[in-house]
Amino acid sequence: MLHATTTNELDFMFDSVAETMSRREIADLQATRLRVMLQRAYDHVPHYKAAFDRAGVLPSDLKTAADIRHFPFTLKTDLRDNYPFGMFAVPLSDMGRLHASSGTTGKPTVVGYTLDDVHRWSELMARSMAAAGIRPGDVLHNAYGYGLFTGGLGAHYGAEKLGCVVVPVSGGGTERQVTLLKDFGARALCSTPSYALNIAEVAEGMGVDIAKLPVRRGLFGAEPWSNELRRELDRRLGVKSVDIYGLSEVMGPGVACECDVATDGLHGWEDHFLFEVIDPETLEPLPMGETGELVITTLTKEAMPMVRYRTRDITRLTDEPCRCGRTHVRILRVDGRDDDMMIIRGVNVYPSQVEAVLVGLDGLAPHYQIRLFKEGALDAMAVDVEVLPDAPQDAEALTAASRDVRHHIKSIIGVSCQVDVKKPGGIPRSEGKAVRVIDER
Ligand code: DLL
Repeated sequence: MLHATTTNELDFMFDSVAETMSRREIADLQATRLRVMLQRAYDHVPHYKAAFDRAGVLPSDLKTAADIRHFPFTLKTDLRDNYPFGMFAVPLSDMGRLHASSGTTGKPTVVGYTLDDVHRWSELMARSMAAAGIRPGDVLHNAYGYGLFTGGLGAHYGAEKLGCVVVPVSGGGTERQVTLLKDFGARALCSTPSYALNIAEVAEGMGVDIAKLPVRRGLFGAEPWSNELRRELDRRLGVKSVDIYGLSEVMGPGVACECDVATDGLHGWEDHFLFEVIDPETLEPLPMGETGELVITTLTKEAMPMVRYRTRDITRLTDEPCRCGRTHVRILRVDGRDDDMMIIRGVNVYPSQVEAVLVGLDGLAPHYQIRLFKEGALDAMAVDVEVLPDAPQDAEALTAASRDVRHHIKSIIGVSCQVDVKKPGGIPRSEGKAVRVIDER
């Protein structure tokens, strides 16, 4: 339950019992919940019974939370192989909700929730929003896409639970979004960071200064974004931008969220999830603080328990106490997924690193796309980016700008690439998750 513990604005809406447990209490709670969850998975999901049997482990082998390392991983392909309902631990008629990924590559992955799961998800989203500084009574403009994507409905239910006034706009129709932001006086904006940037740009074109509107919090997530883009959004929208993380396979948005006190790492809600970081090569768990692939086990999901789900997201964890007083582990900014990582002449590069170089360079707009192509046997990268409307746009100026950007990328990231600085509007705008990389190989 959410409740106000003190009248101090910073402490407001803290769930002081759940969010400030000692590390010992967290580990004990996790072990208790894990035992129950693993047994449910083993008894009700044939996939888990077969996987545990193959690995020679039984749910009763788990004595402490750290024993999770003996259990098998779950992969996205396991969800596909069990399409549509094979990973469910309850009969279909007991489900309250189904969501699915868009499935651009092959079959979609389906995720299911009992109504109790939906209720817990709403609580965790409300907790995340409260941590982000959103308050009951705030008008919350929800521009995450509604539908099978978990962003829209996940944020919607969480905001209702928190007591916000929800404006369920979904993505797209950007001019109307600007008008509604202005007319309804929203205090919080929820969207992907790339769509927030699109909204900022369209508002400027309409002569609306969003920074002068009451909106003061941006709850941005669902895709990797750099600190440079965060500063750009803070400035252009007049908000404090807060990062929120989640994935449909383990719930949806609200698995982890930054607090607005430190905005330094996303609090992973450890009373409902167990977080590990593994070496993606050896698959061995890494010590706290080391970078690797995030693996998440659900502790309280009824309909679709997930055991050691390999997220493919590359990050690191810290259990240093946060300034806000919360004790849960923090997920340091997710740079990207291992499948987004590009290897250019032996250098590992994430799109978010390219973004960090581009955003804030003089005369450039923060819209970009990366093209990957073959140069002989090697992978090569080309970066398309735009000039600001008031920067010079003749061929000579664009060539000079391209040279300049190429130089910056080379000196900061260490890779040589082609750069094409385009006129304003040359890069497609995002209405949800931005397409950052086009693979022409
Ligand atoms: O993107 C859930 C979500 C909705 C999160 C709204 C936050 C806000 P999926 O569509 O299943 O679910 O995509 C999950 O998106 O594995 C990451 O690769 C990426 N992702 C999500 N949040 C972040 C973030 C939603 N804050 C996949 N930073 C994840 C970086 C993120 N990547």
